[in-house]
Amino acid sequence: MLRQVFLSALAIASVAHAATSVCNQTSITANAQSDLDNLSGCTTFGGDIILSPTLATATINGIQTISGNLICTNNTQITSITAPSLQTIGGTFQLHELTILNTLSFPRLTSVGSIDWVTLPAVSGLGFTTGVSSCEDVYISDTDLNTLSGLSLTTVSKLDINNNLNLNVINMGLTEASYQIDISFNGNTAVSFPSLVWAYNLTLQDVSSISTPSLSVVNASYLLISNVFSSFSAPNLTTVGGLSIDENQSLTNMSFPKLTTVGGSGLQVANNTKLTSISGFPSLTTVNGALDLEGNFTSASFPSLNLVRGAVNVDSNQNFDCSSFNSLNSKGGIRGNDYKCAAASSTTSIALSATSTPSSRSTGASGSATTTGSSSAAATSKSAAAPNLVVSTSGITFSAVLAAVFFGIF
Ligand SMILES: *[C@@H]1O[C@H](CO)[C@@H](O)[C@H](O)[C@H]1NC(C)=O
Ligand SMILES: *[C@@H]1O[C@H](CO)[C@@H](O)[C@H](O)[C@H]1NC(C)=O
Ligand SMILES: *[C@@H]1O[C@H](CO)[C@@H](O)[C@H](O)[C@H]1NC(C)=O
Ligand SMILES: *[C@@H]1O[C@H](CO)[C@@H](O)[C@H](O)[C@H]1NC(C)=O
Ligand SMILES: *[C@@H]1O[C@H](CO)[C@@H](O)[C@H](O)[C@H]1NC(C)=O
Ligand SMILES: *[C@@H]1O[C@H](CO)[C@@H](O)[C@H](O)[C@H]1NC(C)=O
Ligand SMILES: *[C@@H]1O[C@H](CO)[C@@H](O)[C@H](O)[C@H]1NC(C)=O
Ligand SMILES: *[C@@H]1O[C@H](CO)[C@@H](O)[C@H](O)[C@H]1NC(C)=O
Ligand SMILES: *[C@@H]1O[C@H](CO)[C@@H](O)[C@H](O)[C@H]1NC(C)=O
Ligand SMILES: CC(=O)N[C@H]1CO[C@H](CO)[C@@H](O)[C@@H]1O
Repeated sequence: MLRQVFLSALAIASVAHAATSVCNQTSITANAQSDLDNLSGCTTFGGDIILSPTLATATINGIQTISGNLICTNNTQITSITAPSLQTIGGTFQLHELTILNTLSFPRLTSVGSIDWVTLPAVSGLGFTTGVSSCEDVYISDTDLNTLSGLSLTTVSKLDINNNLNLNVINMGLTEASYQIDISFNGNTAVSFPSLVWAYNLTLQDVSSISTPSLSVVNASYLLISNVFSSFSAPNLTTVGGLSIDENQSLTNMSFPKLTTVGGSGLQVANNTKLTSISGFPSLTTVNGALDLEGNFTSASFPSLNLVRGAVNVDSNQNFDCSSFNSLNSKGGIRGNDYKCAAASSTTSIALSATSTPSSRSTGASGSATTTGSSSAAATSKSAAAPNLVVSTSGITFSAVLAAVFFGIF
């Protein structure tokens, strides 16, 4: 009986070997190293290889291609996974919850369908000696990696790297990301994408510096939140679907010299503690969504801006002069239903507008739009609470502006 099993196993192995060295099983679960050794005659393994929680080390000899997935999850005793000949994983390379794994060795691996690594607290290097140059999706979370060296991708669909607290540097020659790049909470990472031209979505949080000299388009949304840099520059960025720069507590200046258009997701610059002057947008002419400025700023400069298709909310905790936004509004440059500009104080409104309300910050709860214009004609305000609010002396002008806006849009 035992002998028969042994012989038939031998027969299977030798058939696979003698034929094309293609082993077409859909899936094997390796409970012992011997299970992996059985497959060493297969240059291509057709299915998934699952390394079971009973393994303490795993060496995958012989196999050059795994057509399916390579999976190892919930193993608290495995220390090492090695695959000296492996070049390609067609499916997902999934490593989850491997608490003491500290050695990965994939010296010839170049192509992986997707990488999905979560909670590998002892893994400090990828182990890709040749370098993985093809991978559609990368998700790496909660590891001890201090480098992504060995991940040498030029294109990717998704790159999501989060909560790797020792990852101080990311420098990758990506040229495009068709779905998203999200680098968040890795602990003061210096991020450099010297060749990145476009990304569909781009999110950077808790980053100490970012260098994207070639980045020209972020198709959907660009979020810069809770970062630790004091200055930021996107020298080649011309177009973004939406841009949010929020809660970067050290940010004092930024530069978007070529940015001409922000799309329908709008522009938000909010609660950047030290950003007293919002500037760095010399070329911005159009925001196709809303414009929202909040925080400790005393000036906001958008010298080329002539059209905001969404609402405008400007809310300063400091002394701020609303006149340039009032002027944009009165010229029909704000097409959203809501326009609000409020400041903790405004010397201009006190000086020039005898009839303006006391210069206190308007709150959403009051439902009233704050208008701090330099003259009554400029103080036309559209608000959700009072959408038809018209300053009496400028009723005709205001209607004319509305008509112009209407014909302008359609
Ligand atoms: C393995 O499958 C492929 C296609 O799925 C087939 O062409 C090949 O002949 C099969 N090889 C073996 C040894 O069964
Ligand atoms: C590997 O071969 C041994 C016999 O040599 C057999 O008992 C075992 O089931 C095989 N493992 C797999 C995963 O096929
Ligand atoms: C691994 O463990 C987690 C939680 O302990 C559980 O949610 C998950 O289903 C497990 N995965 C596998 C493949 O057993
Ligand atoms: C892009 O970002 C926006 C805003 O954060 C989000 O709603 C959308 O789902 C993201 N799309 C992709 C493809 O990541
Ligand atoms: C900036 O973008 C232009 C095209 O818009 C491109 O020709 C140029 O090479 C880019 N600059 C850098 C530094 O990549
Ligand atoms: C994003 O923009 C780039 C550059 O304009 C373009 O080539 C690409 O097709 C766009 N991607 C998507 C998914 O819309
Ligand atoms: C920020 O200001 C510093 C000091 O004035 C300057 O050297 C730097 O170039 C500025 N950075 C940007 C992005 O404008
Ligand atoms: C900015 O901070 C204020 C006060 O804490 C808060 O109400 C508001 O939601 C914040 N805005 C954004 C965009 O985070
Ligand atoms: C404004 O600055 C003060 C003092 O530095 C700070 O406590 C507060 O959080 C800042 N507010 C915002 C919205 O950034
Ligand atoms: C250096 C610095 O101030 N970093 C802060 C950026 O903003 C986030 C969230 O507001 C803080 O957690 C960081 O400390």
